[in-house]
Amino acid sequence: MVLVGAGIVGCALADELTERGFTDVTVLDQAQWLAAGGSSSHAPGLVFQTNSCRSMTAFARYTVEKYTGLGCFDQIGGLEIATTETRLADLARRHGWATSWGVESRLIDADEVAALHPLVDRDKVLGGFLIPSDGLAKPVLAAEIQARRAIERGARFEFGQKVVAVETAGGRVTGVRTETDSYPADIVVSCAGMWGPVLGEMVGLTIPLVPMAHQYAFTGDVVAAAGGSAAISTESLARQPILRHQDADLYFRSHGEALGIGAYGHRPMPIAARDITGSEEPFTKEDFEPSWDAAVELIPSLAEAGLDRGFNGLFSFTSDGMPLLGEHPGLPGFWVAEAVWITHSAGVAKAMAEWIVDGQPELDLHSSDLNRFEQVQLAPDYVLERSCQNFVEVYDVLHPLQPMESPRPIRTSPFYERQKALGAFFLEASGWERPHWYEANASLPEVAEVPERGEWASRYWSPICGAEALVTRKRVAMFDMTPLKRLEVSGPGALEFLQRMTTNNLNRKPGAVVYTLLLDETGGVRSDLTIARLDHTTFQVGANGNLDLAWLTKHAPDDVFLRDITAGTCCIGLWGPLARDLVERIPNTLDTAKGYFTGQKAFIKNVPVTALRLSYVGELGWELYTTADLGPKLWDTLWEAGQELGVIAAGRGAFTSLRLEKGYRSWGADMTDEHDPFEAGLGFAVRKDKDFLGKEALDKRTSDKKLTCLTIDDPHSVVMGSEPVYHQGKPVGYVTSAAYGYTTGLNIAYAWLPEGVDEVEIEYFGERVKARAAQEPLFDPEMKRLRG
Ligand code: FAD
Ligand code: THG
Repeated sequence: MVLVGAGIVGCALADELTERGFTDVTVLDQAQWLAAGGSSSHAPGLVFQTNSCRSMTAFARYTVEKYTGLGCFDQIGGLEIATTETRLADLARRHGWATSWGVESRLIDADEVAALHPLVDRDKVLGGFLIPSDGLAKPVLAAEIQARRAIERGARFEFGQKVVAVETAGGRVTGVRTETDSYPADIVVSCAGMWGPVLGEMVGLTIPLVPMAHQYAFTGDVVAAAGGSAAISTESLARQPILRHQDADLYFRSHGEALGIGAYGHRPMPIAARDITGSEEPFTKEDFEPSWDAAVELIPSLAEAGLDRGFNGLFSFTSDGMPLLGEHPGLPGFWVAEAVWITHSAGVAKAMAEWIVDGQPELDLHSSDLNRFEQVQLAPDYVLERSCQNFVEVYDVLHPLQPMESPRPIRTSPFYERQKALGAFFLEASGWERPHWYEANASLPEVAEVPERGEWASRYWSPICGAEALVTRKRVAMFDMTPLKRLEVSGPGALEFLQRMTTNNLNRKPGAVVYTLLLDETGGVRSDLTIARLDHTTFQVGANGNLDLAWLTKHAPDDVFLRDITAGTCCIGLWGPLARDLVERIPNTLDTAKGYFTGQKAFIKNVPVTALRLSYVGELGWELYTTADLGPKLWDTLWEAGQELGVIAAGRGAFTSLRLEKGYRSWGADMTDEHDPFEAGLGFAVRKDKDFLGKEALDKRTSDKKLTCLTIDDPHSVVMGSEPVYHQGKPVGYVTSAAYGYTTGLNIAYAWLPEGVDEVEIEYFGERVKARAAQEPLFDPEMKRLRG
């Protein structure tokens, strides 16, 4: 196996692979020494573990633990401070994430901030967030120690070897070529950091990252500048926690008598990967000036200490801020581990080694997976613009629903003009414009029935969402389901293939629709699908995203054809007790008596549709699919026929609330490949009498936790997901999805909790709200609505 790049990621991966007995590892780097050529060479190594994403925090926890054990980590703690009320509230939210993901931390007041970091002007600070296990990694030392361990186990490191080509034969990787040599290998892992796109080009793989400059500067002597203050010496400086001042896009650490200041406040300075000549660019002092002023404002003695020198260091940014991990979808054997911080390096390396050696990482990696992007998200302009925006927002307080503002719109469904005319408020998902609610529904009397909620939960929300949910249960509504990923699986081997890949029985008559699960080799839930058998050899798969397509493609034999039909088709979810009446007002050939979970082809007046009798919102009705050209016609036909029945268009806000009332899980939020179907409450979709991928492992799995339905006592405390859950004062789990149930009047949260836990508290912005486990589903447990 060849690893390209001996930065911290390549070295950590060599260590993790050889530790697992995979000792035939050669690490190549174009530079002359370890961690010398790229970003790792000058990274100051701050490790703040807290992240909104659970797996990112897990990567960081492992990095801290490992580097501490290896003697290349200084656990001096991490301190994030607030100088604004908004930030202060956000620190409480971050404390929640840390607790949810198992990192001990606490919120502290301004006096304690000043005591911990005496250089900080106490009067500028409102409070802080202290993470005692954070600290400083020594990146070059960490690379060296891990490389040495790997070498002791048989790995080779070769320097001055620039990889210029990846060799392939028979659709597989066979090795790499450098300027002078050839290295045969059946597995090549690109750990080339910000040069990733160049390596990707060699194998026709778009690597959606952008190298960008980030300014780092050194001050003069702050110990002297502090004027002999007893609290400040070189020794005390070295013990002070690493400091983040996110309101000014700054972070700080000590270097002897000086401070190092990292700044994200400047303009984005992207550079094309192929144009990189060194790991840093000359310091552009004018870009640093506002950051310097903000630094002096927080730490007054810097005025005296002065600015000594700085540089514009280069490292990778991605469109969503997450790493790029995984295997080339079209070239087995070519792997990628890029856009990884020092903070996550060892954790990522461990996951990659598990993935390559065992076929499956322990952690859920869906949000870092290389294959997570839609094609439109790989356009160079998109990658550049969104990565730059991500740089700008790196320390911003971001609402979980906040969409990127540009480039938009990109993907619009055929109903877009109709939706705009109804005053749709759009959010973005996988590039799609997706209505969240419609202002046209502001005059519904139901709006007045919707309870108020706190400021944070009111963002990207309107009481209209509640009215739309109420009307869906009372009358009938049209939901745009176009963004739902749809695949056509066909060919002589289609049935056998889907039977092997999924847990439920698909060997049913054409016209059957089946809810089923994709498991991985460990029995974890990779996705949940609805599969409609359209004819003997053709299936329509309702999926969750691009990862499903990549997974199925990877496993599909030659006699199975897979096609992503999402963009060429569209879908309206027509749901509510009057859905049948609505259809019957239109000349149609739909057999409206056909039961729940059936599919049929029919005409709704002029529009040929595939109608699937199912509903994620738990109401009578159909998902009506047609080709994109007929979308507006389908919309108009249903809309006109529904006028007398009081049909409305309803958005995602209502949808999420309705699905949680019905207890339907959302893959990626409620369950991932870390969870087995039974603990996720999806055991009903697993057929014991059938063989499928992951079955053997599933039979051996045990579990002591459960995806639990909670109701929150206070109807106004609407939580958003990822909050920690406490039982008898101790954190025991975390919230996955949450929404107020408008039609049940119940405030709902789903959470992973130990089995048997009943009365709990959810921490929300530092406050505890009471919640209790409830029998699910909360709405229509007898399925009267759906089967009606
Ligand atoms: P690199 O260290 O860049 O290694 C990639 C290697 O691949 C290089 O050695 C390069 O020579 C080699 N290579 C590339 N192409 C080829 C080829 N064709 N053939 C052979 N070899 C090749 N992260 C933190 O977590 N905390 C921080 O405080 C922090 N601060 C930072 C401050 C600055 C100023 C900068 C620039 C970055 C900072 N980072 C920080 C980010 C961090 O440095 C990087 O994310 C990390 O070092 C990336 O490691 P890597 O191994 O992927 O890449
Ligand atoms: N529609 C279609 N495909 C999809 C979804 C969808 N694929 C992805 C995602 N959504 C899958 N999630 C669900 C969740 C629940 C149900 C359908 C899709 C559902 N469940 C019934 C239940 O639990 O009562 C299943 C009953 C049964 O197995 O008979 O309806 O929204 N096309």
